[in-house]
Amino acid sequence: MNILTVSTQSFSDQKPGTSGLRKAVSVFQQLHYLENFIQSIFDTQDGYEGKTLVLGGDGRYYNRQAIQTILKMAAANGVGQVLVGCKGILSTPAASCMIRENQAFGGIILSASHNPGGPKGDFGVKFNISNGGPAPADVTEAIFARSQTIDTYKQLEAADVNLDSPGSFKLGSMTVEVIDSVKPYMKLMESLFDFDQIHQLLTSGTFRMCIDSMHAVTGPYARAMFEQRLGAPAGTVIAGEPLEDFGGGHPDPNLVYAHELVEILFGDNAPDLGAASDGDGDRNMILGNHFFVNPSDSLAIITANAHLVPGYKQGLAGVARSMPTSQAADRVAKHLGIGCYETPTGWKFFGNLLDAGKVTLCGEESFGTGSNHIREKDGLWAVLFWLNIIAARSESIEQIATSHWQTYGRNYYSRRDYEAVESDRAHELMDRLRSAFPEMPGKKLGSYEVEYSDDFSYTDPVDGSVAESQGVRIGFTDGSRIVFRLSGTGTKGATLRVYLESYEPDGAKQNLDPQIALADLIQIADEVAQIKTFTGRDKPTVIT
Ligand code: VG1
Ligand code: CO
Repeated sequence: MNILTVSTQSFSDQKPGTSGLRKAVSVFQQLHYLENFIQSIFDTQDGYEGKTLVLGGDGRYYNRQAIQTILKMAAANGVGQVLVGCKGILSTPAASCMIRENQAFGGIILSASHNPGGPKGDFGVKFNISNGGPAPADVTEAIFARSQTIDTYKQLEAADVNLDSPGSFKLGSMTVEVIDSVKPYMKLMESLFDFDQIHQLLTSGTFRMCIDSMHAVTGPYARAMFEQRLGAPAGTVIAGEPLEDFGGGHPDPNLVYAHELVEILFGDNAPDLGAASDGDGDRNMILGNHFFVNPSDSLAIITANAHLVPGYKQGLAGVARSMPTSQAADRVAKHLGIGCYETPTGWKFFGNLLDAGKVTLCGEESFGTGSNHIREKDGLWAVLFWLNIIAARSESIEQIATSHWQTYGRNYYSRRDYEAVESDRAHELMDRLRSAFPEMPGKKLGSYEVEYSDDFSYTDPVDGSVAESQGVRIGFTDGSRIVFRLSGTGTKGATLRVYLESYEPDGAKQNLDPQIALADLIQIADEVAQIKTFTGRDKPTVIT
């Protein structure tokens, strides 16, 4: 088999965002576009020759073609072995698990996560390093820099590999192992949770659940886990068949895009637990019967109840949350006397803390939670964690959440997204906020007084690396906060995210709708940032 060296020209737009390189499918379909980025990954890694690479994706349109291309490029670049998900299916957490178990030098995950799929949707490439986690900024910057000067890439001339069933193949001197990634993932979950207790709960006849896989990657994992292994009835998993266009939906597990699940959990005869996953399976939304669990609260509740779960009952080293995530987990950490860290948005910032043993649990307000079992957020892991807590406490989700607030107080929280707004105007909005910093402290906004305003900057406590401009914060003297950020995952214009938080210690005042509890802060955010003027929108696209 011939190794071809193909001449190419660089593309100026291959800078990865919050989580990998995401573009419209049509951009990835340009001649050499995917190849350039993949070769840039190989060119910037050391010593991978002869070693193992993990490869797969969330099943979206272009996944299979991209896998065939990458396999031939890996063979031409001297990779020893590629472990590839059967049918191309590999969730992000399963990829992280396989990288770690097989001492792979890294993994390539083909996903644009929550962005819509199909020929007119988005595609994406994430590169994970040998710890199983997303490549940190220095690695993605090196890949981008290489992509700007690239003029050739290598590819093996070979026929496509059959990905339809498990098997072993040779591509030149490289081995391709097509594997069912559900198995290693299930084994890892069995080592962390009390499967017998969860099995009893799910077969007791008194507890029902509904898992919405949103026609994305978690379907096969969820069916094997909940319906086959844990005894839940067939039909527990809905939208369980991965589809190239996610059935036309938007695989983002929130109250707007997972509306089918929301209707079931807020309808008549609702089940006791509902959960939805995103495109690549690393995020989760947890619902109770007529009850929404805010993801920031989910992290805090998981932290407070970790002693009930076998894999965590030895105690937690610490907990980390992204800056815009509410401070609910901080209160639990203080109570437990464990470390608490605040990082920028994106899972890559948790990797060092986990590797250094400083934290056990991590979470983001964007429906992401995870632990040191892998180096990614993990949607089904979070569902199992909740099931284990419910089984151990014999309480409903609502009871668990409200008693948590009684103990720790409630951090009212909401995120408001303005999607696909005009990019220049969104940047103008942010610049205006930044230029107002000097006059902010001491200023009265409604009944609130500004304590500080800044652009969040993070110094990694492990390697000292600095990440600047990670979100504009306005903090008030009573501990309330408003945070403004521009998304780093969108592909159309800019997405403005506005995060609001206040704290209510009084148990008698904890049952308000967060939109009502936060109404004053929402108005202040609108005024101070002139959101309507700059976005041209009357209201957000998504409210969480
Ligand atoms: C969003 C979320 C962030 C998450 C990221 C990747 O980023 O806010 O918390 O880590 O998506 O998640 P942004 O920059 O759009 O706010 V995933 O599940 O897309 O890999
Ligand atoms: Co995701």
